[in-house]
Parts: sequence; structure tokens; C-alpha cells
Amino acid sequence: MSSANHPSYDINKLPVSKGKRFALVVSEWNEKITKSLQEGAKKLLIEAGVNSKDIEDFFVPGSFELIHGCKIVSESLEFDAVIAIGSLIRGETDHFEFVAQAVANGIADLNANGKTPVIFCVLTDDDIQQSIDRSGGQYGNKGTEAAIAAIKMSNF
Ligand code: DLZ
Repeated sequence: MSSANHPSYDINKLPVSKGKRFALVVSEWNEKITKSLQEGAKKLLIEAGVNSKDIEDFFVPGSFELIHGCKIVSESLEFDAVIAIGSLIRGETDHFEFVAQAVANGIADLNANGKTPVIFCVLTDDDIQQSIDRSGGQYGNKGTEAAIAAIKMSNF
């Protein structure tokens, strides 16, 4: 199921992905959610023709560390696109806005200044139910959408 906001896609109309290399940088906070996002992204990449050996997973402790993790991975120039995967839930941190803003700004900086596109797949939800709904639940899987963006940007 696709989300209400994302245009529907035809897997056969995505740019050629065979031979492209993708990195998934995954935050371990709210692991159940980030694992579902990671699985959704990986499934789409493979459906689109990416070889599983060309998808590499990297793990960081929390969403804040996605900035450094993605910087190291993207600067290696070994990948055609990087997907930053995290889950911030408002109820669990007083610093929600600060961390969310920092991660968004950090990933934006990497995109503005680096050569490798870094896709933003960080859920910022009010509660765990919203996160479940968007990571394979009733609103689809944002990991899938991030993988589509990664494929498109890898061909930019
Ligand atoms: C500390 C913290 C809290 C309270 N909540 C979350 C969260 O909901 N999602 C997330 O990805 N990370 C959280 N963190 C951890 C921070 O991202 C970071 O790992 C720590 O502040 C250490 O830098």
C-alpha cells in the first residue's frame, strides 16, 4: 500500500538499478520501527533489480548519529546513494525537536556539500502507533518510498 502523499509508482518505470550500490545507515533506537523501514527499503531495491550484494547495512546507536554515519559512508564514494533510517518518537524524548532538527539539518548539509545523495528516511512521530502505521502499517512503508528516492537520485 502506498501512503496518501506519495505518488504511485510503477516498478518497471524506475531507472535501471542493476549495478548500482546502496548503503542503508540504520539507527538502533526504536529498533522495531527502523528494522521495518530497512526491510521495506531493501525489498524495493531488490524488486527494482539491485543485487543484494550491492546493498550494505551500517548501524548507529541513535538518529543523532546518522549524521556522522552517513558522512563517513557517503564520503567513501563507494555508493551511488545512501539512505538514512531513523525513528524519533516525541513521547520518548524532551529533545525531540532538537534532535529532529539537527538530523534534518545534518543530512541536508551532506546533500548540499557532498557528491553522494543521502535520502532522509527518519520518521518523526507523536507516538509509537504513528510510527507503526508508517513503517509497514496502514500508511505504507516510508522505507519503500526512501528506496524509490534513492534509485531516482542515483541516476541524477
Ligand atoms: C536519547 C534519545 C531519545 C530520548 N529518544 C530517541 C528517539 O526517539 N529516537 C532516536 O533515534 N534516538 C533517540 N535518542 C538517542 C539520540 O538520537 C542519540 O543517540 C543520543 O542523544 C546520543 O548522542
